[in-house]
Amino acid sequence: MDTQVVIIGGGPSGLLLSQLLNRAGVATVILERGTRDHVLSRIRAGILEWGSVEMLREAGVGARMDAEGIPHDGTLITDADMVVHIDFKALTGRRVMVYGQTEVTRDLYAAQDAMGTTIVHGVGDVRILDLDGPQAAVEYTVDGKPHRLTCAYVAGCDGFHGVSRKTIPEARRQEFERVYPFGWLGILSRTPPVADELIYANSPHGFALASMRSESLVRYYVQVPLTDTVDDWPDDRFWAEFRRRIPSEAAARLVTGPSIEKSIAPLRSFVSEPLRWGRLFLVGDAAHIVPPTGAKGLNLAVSDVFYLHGALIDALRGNTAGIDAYSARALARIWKAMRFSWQMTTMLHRFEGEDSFAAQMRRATLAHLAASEAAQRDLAENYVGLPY
Ligand code: FAS
Ligand code: PHB
Repeated sequence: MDTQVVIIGGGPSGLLLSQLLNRAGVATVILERGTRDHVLSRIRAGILEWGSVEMLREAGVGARMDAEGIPHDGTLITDADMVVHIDFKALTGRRVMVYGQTEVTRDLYAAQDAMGTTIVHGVGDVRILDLDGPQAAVEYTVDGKPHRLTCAYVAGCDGFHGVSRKTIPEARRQEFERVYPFGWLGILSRTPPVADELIYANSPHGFALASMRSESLVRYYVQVPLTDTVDDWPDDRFWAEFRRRIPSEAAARLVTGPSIEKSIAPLRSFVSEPLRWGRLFLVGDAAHIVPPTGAKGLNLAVSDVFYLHGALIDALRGNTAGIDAYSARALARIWKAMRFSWQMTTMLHRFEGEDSFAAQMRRATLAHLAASEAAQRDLAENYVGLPY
């Protein structure tokens, strides 16, 4: 065998899995389609569940996160000028960490380089073979030149558009999907955050999210129709729309500035079952996608890695119980996060053409949340992260 585990995809899933396996003495090779700069240029998640924080520390990549990350003990959920504070700490005893996925990925690349792990960038034509044989094989090209690796196991960490999920025969895959009729237009701006905590804002004009990366770098979003492009949203239009969707008390404090990044992400809920096909295991976005409203995407990838890394270490020592249980075990947590992300999205977004009853149901949900500690605890338990 050329190596023990071939990992397809050099995003957070693949890098974290490789780092944890390497620390346990397992040899890996990572095959990444993009350049490292391209991977690090993508602006994505911003919130880490505390379970993810602990996993990154266990992987030996927590130092910069602990130095630069911002722990948050709560969040604000608003409906026009009604403001509900969800106090994670009081309701669950736990918190979350504000630390961007880009920085997590940067820290993991640095750790993997220090480990001397082979990370091949610019791969193409990846094919995953011999999954039911005594060893698997992965074929790929670099600059048109063919390569082949044999290994004990393959981890499909190649995201929603990767090849791993599609390697499982379509007739053996069961896919579940909900595509939402809107997207999120996100900007980065070197301005101070409009509030100390995140604001998830429902308004008659649509959803907005006030997030951050530091005390001087904000990440703000507004819900936009899927037909919109970034060109439809010059900064002035973004700021005017964002200002009228957040509570007026926060809007009065808003500091605007030029966007240094602007992109539109579509929203979907998606799960593909099973997560295993012989010697292939799906991880993270390769297997599931959540709308970012619940801040679960990256965190689900981390819990998949938690389950799979231990299972692979055991399997390489002869105990296959973990890999046999991986799909069912990971899916149990995935579906709970899928539900929470769908519920947060349904509660906080204005659906085109929704009737007055639907709008009232959203407002009543938020009014109940404002009045019920039990409802707040349910939201808090899911947001800080359900147990692994
Ligand atoms: P990734 O998609 O991050 O990484 C997969 C890697 O595989 C990529 O580097 C890709 O280049 C590579 N790859 C693909 N095909 C390949 C092939 N054939 N061969 C080799 N390599 C291949 N989550 C949140 O919690 N909050 C957010 O605000 C948020 N915003 C998002 C915005 C966008 C536009 C997207 C797409 C996702 C967002 N997410 C968000 C979810 C995101 O953070 C994912 O959950 C996270 O990136 C999952 O990590 P991976 O599973 O590693 O997948
Ligand atoms: C972000 O900071 O990018 C972010 C935070 C919370 C979310 C989604 C995105 O739910």
